Amino acid sequence: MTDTSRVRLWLVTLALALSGCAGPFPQSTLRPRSDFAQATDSLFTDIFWWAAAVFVLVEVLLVVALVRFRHREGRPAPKPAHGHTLLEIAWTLAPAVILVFVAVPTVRTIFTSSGEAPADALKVEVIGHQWWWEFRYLDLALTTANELHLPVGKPVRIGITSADVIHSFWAPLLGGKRDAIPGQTNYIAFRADSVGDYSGQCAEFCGVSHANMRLRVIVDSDTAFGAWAQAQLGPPATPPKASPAEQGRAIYARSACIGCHLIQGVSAGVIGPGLTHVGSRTTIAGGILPNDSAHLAAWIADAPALKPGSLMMRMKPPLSDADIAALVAYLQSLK
Ligand code: HEC
Ligand SMILES: [Cu+2]
Repeated sequence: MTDTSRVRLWLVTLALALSGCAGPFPQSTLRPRSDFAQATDSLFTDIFWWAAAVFVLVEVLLVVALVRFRHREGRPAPKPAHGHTLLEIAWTLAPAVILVFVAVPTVRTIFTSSGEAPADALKVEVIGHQWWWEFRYLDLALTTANELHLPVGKPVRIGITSADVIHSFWAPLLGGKRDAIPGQTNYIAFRADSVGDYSGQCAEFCGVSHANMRLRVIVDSDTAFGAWAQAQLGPPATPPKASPAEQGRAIYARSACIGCHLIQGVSAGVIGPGLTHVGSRTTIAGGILPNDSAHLAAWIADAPALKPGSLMMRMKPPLSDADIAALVAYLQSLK
C-alpha cells in the first residue's frame, strides 16, 4: 500500500466512525434514556475510571523504573526486589482491593437489571422470529410487530423469548441486550425517561438476515400511548366501496397471504407479522424499509430480494403490478 492510499484509508475510516455517531438517536449505550441503561452506563463509567487510574499508576511506575534503573556504563546491576515480603504482600492485596471496588457495583447492577418490576408495570412479551420482532402486550390483549410503543415514565417489564433460534433483544439507549431463547423467557424491566424514537436490533447472530432484524422503541407521552393502544385494539379499517383498497382486500383474501398473516376478521395466519394495523407503522420488514408505497410494492413482489432468506417467499405465480398496487392501497388503509 502506498503512503497516500494508506492516508486515504485512514481518512475514510475516520469519516465512517464519525458519521456512525451522527443522527438524533444513535444506538449508543453512552446516552442512557432509562433507569436500566443509566445503571449499566454508571457501572461502565465507574470501572472505566478505576481502570484509568490503574493504567496511569502502572505506566508511571514503569517509566520511573526505566529511567532510574537503566543501564549505565560502569554502574553495577540494580538490586532485585525478590523476597521483599512487604512489597509482595502489597502487590497481592492491592489488585484484590481494586477487584472489590469493581465487583460490588457489578453485582449490584446485575441485581437491579434482573427484571424485577412493580406489580403495576406494563407487561410486554417480546418474541424473536427470523427476522422480525413480535410484541404482545399481555394486559392489553394487543399484538404488534417491529415497533414497540411504550409510555414514558412508566415501569415496563419485558419478557423475552423466541419462536425459532436464539436472538437477542437490544435497544441500546433503553435496555437489553438480553437473549431471546426458544422455550425460555428472560426478563428485563425499565422506565424510559424521555419521549423519543429509539432504534435497536437483534444482537445474536440468527441466520442470513440477522443484520436486517432491527426494531424501534417508540416512547410516547401517556396520552399518545393511550391513543395508540386504543387504535390498535380497534378492528381493521373497512375500505370504501369500489376503491382500490377494497379491490386489494379481495386480492389479499384469495392469495397465499392469508396463510401467513393475521388481519382481524379477514385472515388468521401466524407465520408473519400481524397486518391488522400495518398502515400505522413507520417501517416494515424488521425496521429496515420505510413503510411507503414503493417499498411495500417491492416487498410484496419479491421479499427475499430486499431481505436475503426472508421467510416470505416470492409469490407463485407472481402477482400482476395492478394486483400489487391494489394490495398496497389496502395495506396502507389499515391504520
Ligand atoms: C409463507 C408465509 C407468507 C406469505 C404467503 C406471505 N407473507 Fe408477508 N410476511 C411473512 C413473513 C415471515 C414476514 C416477515 C418477514 C421479515 O421481516 O423478515 C412477512 C412480512 C410482510 C409484511 C411486512 C410487515 C411488517 O410490519 O414488517 C407485509 C406488508 C406482508 N408480509 C404482506 C404480505 C402480503 C400482501 C402477502 C400476500 C401477497 C404476503 N405477505 C404473503 C410471511 C408471509
Ligand atoms: Cu439476530
